[in-house]
Amino acid sequence: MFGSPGYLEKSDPEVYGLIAREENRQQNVLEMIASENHTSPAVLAAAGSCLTNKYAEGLPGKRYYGGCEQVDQIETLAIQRCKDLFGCDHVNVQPHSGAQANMAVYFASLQAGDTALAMDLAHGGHLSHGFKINFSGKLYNFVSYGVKEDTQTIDYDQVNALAKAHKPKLIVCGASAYPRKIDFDKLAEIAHSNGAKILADIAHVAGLVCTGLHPDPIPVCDYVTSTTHKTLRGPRGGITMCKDENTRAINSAVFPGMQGGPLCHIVAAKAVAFGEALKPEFKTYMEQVLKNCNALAEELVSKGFSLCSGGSDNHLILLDLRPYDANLTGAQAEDLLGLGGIVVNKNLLPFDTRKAMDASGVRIGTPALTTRGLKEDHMRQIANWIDKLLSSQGDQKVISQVRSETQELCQQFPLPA
Ligand code: DSN
Repeated sequence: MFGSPGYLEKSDPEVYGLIAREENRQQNVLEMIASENHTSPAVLAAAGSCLTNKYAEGLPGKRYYGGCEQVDQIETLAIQRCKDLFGCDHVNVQPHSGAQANMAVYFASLQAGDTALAMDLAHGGHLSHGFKINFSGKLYNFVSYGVKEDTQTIDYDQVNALAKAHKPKLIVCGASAYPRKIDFDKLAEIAHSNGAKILADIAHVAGLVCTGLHPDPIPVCDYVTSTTHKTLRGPRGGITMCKDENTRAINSAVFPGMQGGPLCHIVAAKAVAFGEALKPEFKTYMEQVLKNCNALAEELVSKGFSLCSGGSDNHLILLDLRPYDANLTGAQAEDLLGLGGIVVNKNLLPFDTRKAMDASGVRIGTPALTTRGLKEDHMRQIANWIDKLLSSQGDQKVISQVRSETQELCQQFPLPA
């Protein structure tokens, strides 16, 4: 019924072989990229299904193609489950990615050249929040706010001052590398008192938001976007949620404004993931993600590492490498950890003097390893390995020793199957 790996192996051994190697890689490394996760086999089955064959431009009941009986029901189910999960008035489940979920909001609320405020990429924001060579930065006049130099937490006074000075039509909040809770109430108050609409991009913390473990932007923000593949643990994709009054504008921004047919297989996989996230086990999972992140943070600090903002309230930490080893760049740290079987990404720190491809920080997250069943003691062990690898100066004996230990842990905790 669904896509068959056995068939692919015979018909295209080259692609099959590469996918098999990737599966093997995922099985044998400790995946700590904060934006990645391991989906359930049910999500994978839906994403690999015959629905990829179907065109369904439009919305359930209002399509431009025949034969949409099943995909209409699937999309309706995805919409209802997403509403149940987040308690939003309206959701469009068709955006192909988080960036496109944001694009839908910009198309619905801004004209080219309009001013918007968003968090600086170097302070934890996202490319689609107005980075100058991204479509958002090219089409609109984005002004950036950031974090305070002393606390490395969002400078809400600066947001307010910039809103007064620049009179933006839209304030964007949410981040891809920010370890602290975001005060959506305060930001919505700043936006609305300055005549702006507000978009919360919760791509990273969506799983925490829908389980009540992070402040909720839905009641106070005009628009809320997310990806579905990070803490939500669904397929790669996006969603755009909004208040009732913005429904038409968002729907027409998605189609025909920026996309053609939805990815019906991915919409089905989103429905499956929302169904999983509605179960009580998902809250237990998200609580463990937080406990794991805390344990990792505490152990790293006890080993002399410095964390951006001093710690974490969510699923990720930003390691500031400078006090640990002034000569070690984020890029070198990413490589060393990778050799030891710990996969992370280099990351700029606020006020970083290095370039993005070097960076002075490393972003580390716990969602994927928590899916595999790792707990606090494992995080402390991982902190120990991080310390060994980053102080190894590339010593092959140290790296090989750590690699065999990480491999052993991976074997004990297989991917979801
Ligand atoms: N969402 C980004 C990340 O956090 O990795 C990539 O766009």
